[in-house]
Amino acid sequence: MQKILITGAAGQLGIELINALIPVYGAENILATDINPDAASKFSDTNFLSVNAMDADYLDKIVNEYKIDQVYHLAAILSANGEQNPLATWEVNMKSLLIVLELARKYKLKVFWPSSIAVFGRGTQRQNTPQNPGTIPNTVYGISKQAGEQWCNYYAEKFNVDVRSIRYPGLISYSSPPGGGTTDYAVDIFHKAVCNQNYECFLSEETRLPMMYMPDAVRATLELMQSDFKKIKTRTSYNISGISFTPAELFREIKKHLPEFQISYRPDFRQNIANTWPESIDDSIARIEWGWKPKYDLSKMTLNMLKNINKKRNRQGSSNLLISIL
Ligand code: AKB
Repeated sequence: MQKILITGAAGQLGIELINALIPVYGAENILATDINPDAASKFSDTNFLSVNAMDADYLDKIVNEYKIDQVYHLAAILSANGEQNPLATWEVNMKSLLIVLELARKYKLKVFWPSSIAVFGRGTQRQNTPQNPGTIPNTVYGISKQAGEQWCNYYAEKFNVDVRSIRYPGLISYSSPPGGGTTDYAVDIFHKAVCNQNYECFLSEETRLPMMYMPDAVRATLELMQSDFKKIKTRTSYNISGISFTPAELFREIKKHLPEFQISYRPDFRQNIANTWPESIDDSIARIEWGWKPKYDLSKMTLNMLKNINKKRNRQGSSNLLISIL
């Protein structure tokens, strides 16, 4: 059975990905790691180690000792947080990736590394953004993902490293919080709505961005990693598309279930980031090469999010009569 190492495991994607990896590979074959030692409490089923993904020697030791076959290298600083400290973001995002790629070369590891729609920027066609447009990203996060994609491709071509990657849109999940990105509003809004609070959105009402419900994102990751080696011809990173919507459209969808819910708009620095990102994505290459197809649309995702956040609150004893209809 394959042994799997996950870095940045306590982040938004890590927690849910691990829940999907356990039934496939067995909890005993999964090693979750995160820089935050307190994250251990989130991983009662799997092994957990507190690891700084920039510590090359420690990672080498772990890969060797645990006889790791696959790495999901998720540790990174996202777009909005990254702008608060650009040089540290570059250091974390690039150094850790290069360490993992070197380990992959040395130990013949299979690697998953997430890229992002943040690679797109000035000069990019914003509707139906193609796989390989000209682009000048305007965040250090986007620059690091763009450079990272080139490094992945380089290691694949020069050293036959089996590295695979997806450009995630904004990810929306009810069970794990987002981690300091420009698309975080699309998660925060649900929590406010379910708590009967109004929401002040940090993007303007007509800001259309590509998003994806977490079950689709996790399935895409597993399907890409399980695809036949020969099918994976793109070694930079794949465009994948889920749902494109504006804050106003999401608000109207939530309001169908919670008619009292109100929203106001106060765009901040994240608006400038969003303005350079695509509105929708052309993912035809992922569809052709490994059969990608999303399952969730806006209405299905919204109902599912509201139901599950409500259920969670009920379990915590904070049930909310207003949404007992859900
Ligand atoms: C962010 O907003 O930074 C992330 C992303 C799109 O990569 N959610």
